[in-house]
Amino acid sequence: MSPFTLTRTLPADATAAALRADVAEGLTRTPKQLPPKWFYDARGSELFERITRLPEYYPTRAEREILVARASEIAAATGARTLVELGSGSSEKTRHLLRALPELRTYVPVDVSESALSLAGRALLAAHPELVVHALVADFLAGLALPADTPGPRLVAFLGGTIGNLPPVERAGFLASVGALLAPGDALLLGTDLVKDEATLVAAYDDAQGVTAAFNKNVLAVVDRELGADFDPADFDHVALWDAEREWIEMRLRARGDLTVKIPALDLAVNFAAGEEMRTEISAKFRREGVRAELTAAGLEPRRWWTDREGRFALSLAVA
Ligand code: AVJ
Repeated sequence: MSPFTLTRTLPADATAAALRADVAEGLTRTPKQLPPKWFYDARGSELFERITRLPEYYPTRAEREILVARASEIAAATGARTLVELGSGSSEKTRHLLRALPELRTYVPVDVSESALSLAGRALLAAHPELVVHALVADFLAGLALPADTPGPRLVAFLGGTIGNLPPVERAGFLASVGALLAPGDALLLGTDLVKDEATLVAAYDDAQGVTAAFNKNVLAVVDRELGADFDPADFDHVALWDAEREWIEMRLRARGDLTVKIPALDLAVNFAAGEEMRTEISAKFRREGVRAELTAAGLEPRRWWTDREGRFALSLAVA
């Protein structure tokens, strides 16, 4: 068997159908919205990698600091033989875990971006030829089944704070499905960005170089390419705001004038009024007690909580 296999859990046309459904639904409701998973085509994934290196975007560095400092504690607490990484992207952070997990046999990166998965999977194999890598192209937020041959104990890692893309009700459902996936002895390693001052949070999602703005507008290019739409990214402004009540960052695209966008694949014309805002992402920020409560509600037992030295980001370890 090849040490690298890539499996699409959904047929390619299911992805296309999901995009059509999300666009049809999201652009005909009020307020308009598009789900953040459609940011990540090859260009969007590349823009996100650039975001992680921006001076304003602290979460990636803060999480890396924790991973480097705690990798051996994580390894000792889990003894994992299989690492399942949800939203693995470039798998950059994974390297720290892989180095620390001596028992690890199998790595299962799961992502919506096939291009990111095959690049990252092959690079990791070059560094760890002893691993078996089963890459899964999947929308893990819609439910997840693991491939056969994932020996326990398993560690499911959901890093980067991506859990914050889910609104609370969906988050609870997702965490419950992860809880149900885990057998006794398995564990979840969860990365959560933490509530902090508004200026720091907003700057992280509205950087001076405009990389986040380009990332946000990239979703329009995806809809143009996949559905034949005629969105012009220049017709929209990038907006990032902090919702203090719900404790999340919201990204939006604001129409610079009255305009009509045609979406031939959906036989749809969509009107935007000048100043109208379409939501493209929420990125929830967390507190320790909230994370503990959500893990417990999902049937998981929180065991460890680590933050970076500045207390900006947290990693939680919970067991089934
Ligand atoms: C990949 C979902 C963790 O919410 O911070 C970065 C995505 N959006 N800048 C985040 C993102 C704007 C990121 N996650």
